[in-house]
Amino acid sequence: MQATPTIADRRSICVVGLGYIGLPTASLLGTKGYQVHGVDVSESVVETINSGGIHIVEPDLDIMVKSAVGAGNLKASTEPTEADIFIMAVPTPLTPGTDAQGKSVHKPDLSFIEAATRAICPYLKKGNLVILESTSPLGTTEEVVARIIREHGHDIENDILIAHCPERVLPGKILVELVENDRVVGGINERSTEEAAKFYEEFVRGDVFPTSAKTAELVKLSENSYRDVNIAFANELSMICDQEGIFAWEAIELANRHPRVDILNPGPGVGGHCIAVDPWFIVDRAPKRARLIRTAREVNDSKPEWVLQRIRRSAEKLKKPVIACLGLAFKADVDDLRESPALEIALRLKAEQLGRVLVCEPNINHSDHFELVSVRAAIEEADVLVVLVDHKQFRKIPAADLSEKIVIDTRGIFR
Ligand code: SAJ
Repeated sequence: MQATPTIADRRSICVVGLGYIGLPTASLLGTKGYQVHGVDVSESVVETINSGGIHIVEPDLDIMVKSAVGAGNLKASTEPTEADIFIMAVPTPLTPGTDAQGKSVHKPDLSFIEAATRAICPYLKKGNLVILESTSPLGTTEEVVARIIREHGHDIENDILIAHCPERVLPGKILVELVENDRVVGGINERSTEEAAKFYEEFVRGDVFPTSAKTAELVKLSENSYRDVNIAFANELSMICDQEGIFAWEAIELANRHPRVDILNPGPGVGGHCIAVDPWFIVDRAPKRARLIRTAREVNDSKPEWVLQRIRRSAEKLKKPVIACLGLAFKADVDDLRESPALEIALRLKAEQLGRVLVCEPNINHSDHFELVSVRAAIEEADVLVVLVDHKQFRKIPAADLSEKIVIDTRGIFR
């Protein structure tokens, strides 16, 4: 009889989805001696990785990928292959829509998880461990992943181990946090939890906490909802401060001198593919109970329009205003424009034709929508400067250079 493999025997890994989570994970595991086969639907992504390059901006990721590919431990392809462990790190976006009453609803789109699970099914064999890392609505691991694997004819009670281990890494610090952060691992049964936990213990320096799949799903959604609610509090305060002529960041800094107060930073809204998205998974599951979580989402989503109103008020006073937006990314020092409130504001400004719109985004080389200019050109040419992202290049601008400009600083970098 064939013995069931133990974690020490599982050395080959198939990572499905080579984006912000999958690629760092695949390359890290490649440098730890695992044989990693990365899968992505994009042929250009596959080509870039196989030539030792990267398609996203993330500190030190280039070195890690080069080293894993160079050692022959990371290969990418558009198709999965047989492996001991399968890790799925694919997007879980939202499908916006309206309910019967016309109220906006945001439904989780699980099509990428479904497609990834279907794609690996033909390659699964007895003793394999399947891990879902994508942030997922409650029930996904059992009701989507495990169900599809079972429907494909696999015995999920005895042959295939299935667990959820939500990614928790912060874009900009991914490679550090992949190793340092604690992990929560929840299997569909005890053996799945145990084996998945042992796998993470091999390369994570943080603690690994075993639990159920559903609890792991909720833990991840709670983390991002917690942050969203706290940012909404800061954003609400900032709008009240503005009305009262108070510099919000000073008030917050002073309030934070209290030993039990830690208010976050206001901004132009909340972006990214996580915090602006995941709380809706809870709202979708518990629409009547999740009142605070929904309101926080609404407060944060209303902030771009509030910023636009301030820009309109300033621009209207000028004849042919030149408006320069500093930053397009969803947060400081990344190139990621997904769900970016800065991008939303810049696009709407352009559409409204209030004046000439210039954009300075040091982390991207090309934009289909905007005239990209340097920091210097933005300062020299603009009548109205709108700070939308606190990139390091903008933090260095001497306040004296802005004395003759109208500055709308949504990140509080200029006092
Ligand atoms: N933001 C503010 N004020 C703040 C902090 C953030 O306006 O004080 C804005 C940012 O500018 C950005 C958005 O919120 O637009 C989100 O940025 P973030 O740095 O808070 O978080 P993400 O989206 O980059 O990463 C989050 C992290 N979650 C938590 O910190 C609880 C990360 O650990 C998760 O792994 C990631 O979501 C994810 O993938 O889910």
